[in-house]
Amino acid sequence: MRHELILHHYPMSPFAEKARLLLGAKGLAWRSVIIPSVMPKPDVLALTGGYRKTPLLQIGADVYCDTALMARVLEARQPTPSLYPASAPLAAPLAQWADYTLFWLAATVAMQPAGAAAILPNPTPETVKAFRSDRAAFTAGMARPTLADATVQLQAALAALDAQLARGTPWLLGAERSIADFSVAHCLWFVRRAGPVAEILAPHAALNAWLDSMLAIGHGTHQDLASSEAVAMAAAAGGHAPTTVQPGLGFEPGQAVTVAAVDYGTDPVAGTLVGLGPESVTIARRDERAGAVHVHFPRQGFQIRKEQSA
Ligand SMILES: N[C@@H](CCC(=O)N[C@@H](CS)C(=O)NCC(=O)O)C(=O)O
Repeated sequence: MRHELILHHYPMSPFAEKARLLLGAKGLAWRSVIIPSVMPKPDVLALTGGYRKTPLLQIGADVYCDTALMARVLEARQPTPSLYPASAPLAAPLAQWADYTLFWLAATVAMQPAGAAAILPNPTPETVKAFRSDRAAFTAGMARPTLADATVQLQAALAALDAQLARGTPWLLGAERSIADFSVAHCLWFVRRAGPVAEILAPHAALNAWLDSMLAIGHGTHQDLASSEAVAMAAAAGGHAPTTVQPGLGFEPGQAVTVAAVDYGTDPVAGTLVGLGPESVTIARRDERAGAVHVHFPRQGFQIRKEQSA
């Protein structure tokens, strides 16, 4: 049975906007589960075992963490138009720069007080404070840019992106749209929503025209789903996408491991290794409500550690 695509997300999340645009570009129908933007997130953790970042892609009892992996999953499900065209070999590395570097510049600039007031859905002093303290814990230990650093570094990035597009190609890496376009677009989508702060985009005509084209892709067809129903769908799925542990990558199938992001939101997820390759790692775990779940992560940006078996 081919399970539905379920995106767990919330409206103001930039990485969720990346996933929504990817679904729109691939023309895939999906179910929309709105999750909390701050902890606690009991239904998310039932599915992931600890990973709390937004968004998640659920397909039956398979849970895909991180938009870099989601893009690969959507590509496999609907190969055309490709997110990794042969004409753009730098698409994945440029996307990674955008997701890791440009994102924090954009988020820091957009979430300064004047921007946060436009972005947060209900910006009372209490909700702003709660949001900021949630994100302080989420990014503890990470060297986040200061507003002064982020502003000047974002301006330099915007000028470079604008100059690249002003050479006359419709997409960042040429005639074909690639994953890099999506990773840059979600960052600038967030800045555009930041009220007066969006002015920082104004000098860049080619970049603004390109962003208009990216956002015109839209989100495709989707229907709402309650998160409790999504958890029940995982429990009822009865099977997982096939995975194998490739030899020579340092781990054995069936090993007890933890997998954690290395940048921020580094909560480890514990389970049994059932899949490993150069692009992804998959662990099996059991949850009281979600049942036997396979949680998938990209290999880039994540650390696998061997644990003592229980
Ligand atoms: N590398 C991750 C980054 C995801 C991320 O940082 N998402 C932000 C929202 S845009 C987040 O998780 N914020 C905290 C939360 O939603 O709990 C990806 O590509 O999915």
